[in-house]
Amino acid sequence: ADLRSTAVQKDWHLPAGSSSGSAHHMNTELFVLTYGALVAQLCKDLQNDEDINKELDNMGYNIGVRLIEDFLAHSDVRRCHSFYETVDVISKVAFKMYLGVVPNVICKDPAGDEYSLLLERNPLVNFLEDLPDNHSSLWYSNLLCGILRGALKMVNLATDVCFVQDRLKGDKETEIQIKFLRKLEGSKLMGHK
Ligand code: MYR
Repeated sequence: ADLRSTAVQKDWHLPAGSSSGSAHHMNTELFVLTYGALVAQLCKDLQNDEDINKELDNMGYNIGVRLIEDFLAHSDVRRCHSFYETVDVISKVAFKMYLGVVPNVICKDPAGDEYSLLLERNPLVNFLEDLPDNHSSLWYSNLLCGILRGALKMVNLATDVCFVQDRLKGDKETEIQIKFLRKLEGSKLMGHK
């Protein structure tokens, strides 16, 4: 169990600014710092930003296909009946649970196959001011796209997930686009009622 959430439940004293579910959450801080080290290492190992973006997406995918079990086990999420509902759950439940933020969901097309998550705050860049030098095409938080794609694959949804804006690059918003491609056939995940 997590010491801080125990402390919160028991109403123990916590340092100012800390609260469970925020980026001050100890696990999140460790994750964010580790993630920074991972991206720095990939910047050393790979030639261009496109390769780094791809690798982050790929690593995220492998995390996502496993994380979905944890997510379904720790949330009370039922099978969604529309793609909007799914994206809404990603924002309000999954992002809240793992990153302590709730992105705004924006509908990008009337058919309801394309949505964007707008992140007012991106905990992954907490200790970062700028993109690393000479990496203007890097989607720094691209791991998230892979995670979402992998997790959604496991609930039989084929999607395209990518960043289309990032404040780190000087864009106005930080925006992840999620496009529904098709429903997949296959075994249902345990615990996904
Ligand atoms: C459904 O469509 O039936 C509900 C499934 C919801 C899938 C939510 C996947 C989220 C996985 C965790 C992402 C963590 C991002 C930080």
